Amino acid sequence: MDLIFASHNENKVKEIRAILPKWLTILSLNDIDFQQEIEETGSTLEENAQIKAETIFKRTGKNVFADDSGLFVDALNGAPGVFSARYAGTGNSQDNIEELLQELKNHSDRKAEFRAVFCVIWKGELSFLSGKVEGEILSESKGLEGFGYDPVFVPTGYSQTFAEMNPEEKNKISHRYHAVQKLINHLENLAS
Ligand code: ITT
Repeated sequence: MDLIFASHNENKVKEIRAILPKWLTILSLNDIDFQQEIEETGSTLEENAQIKAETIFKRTGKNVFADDSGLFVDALNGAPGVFSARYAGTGNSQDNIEELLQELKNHSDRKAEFRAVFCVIWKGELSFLSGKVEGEILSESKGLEGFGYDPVFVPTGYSQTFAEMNPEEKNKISHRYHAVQKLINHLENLAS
């Protein structure tokens, strides 16, 4: 089964491909040569996931899903949240991490969670699926794997950041892993 994944983020593409079963293959926006940036004007992960999925559905008429995700930090009232990709204003991950550590400097509460919301459009019908993982924000970066805020996020029950773990380990517990499991169940139900 083929599904378009409405994303330009090759890190997300790689993670999702590593989690999916063989019967389900995805084509990213780079694979279908859709280079245009999709403006994310929503104020929630759901709204932005819907904007991305609908843009591609309207262009291609094909079955599609989008992932809008972010890091929600308790002491910052949920920031950077929906603005995670552009928290520092530059779109650069290192700058985003520095901004986050600066904002959290005087906070002892380091609790945070990653959330992912998928919007799926299957034969024109919309559905939303989500996943999350709880953890804590360190005061310095550790590790080189992954992307985004992975170097400062330690999932609950673990001692390493996502960026210190093997990608396989992150992919067994991440917010994206949980959303992908729901996507697989959803597609199995639609196909049966
Ligand atoms: P697309 O919209 O093209 O899919 P994007 O990177 O712009 O790519 P989002 O708007 O959903 O995607 O922003 C998600 C941001 O949240 C991402 O750029 C990271 O900063 C952060 N993020 C999400 N999942 C993450 C993860 O697994 N590890 C680290 N950071 C993550």
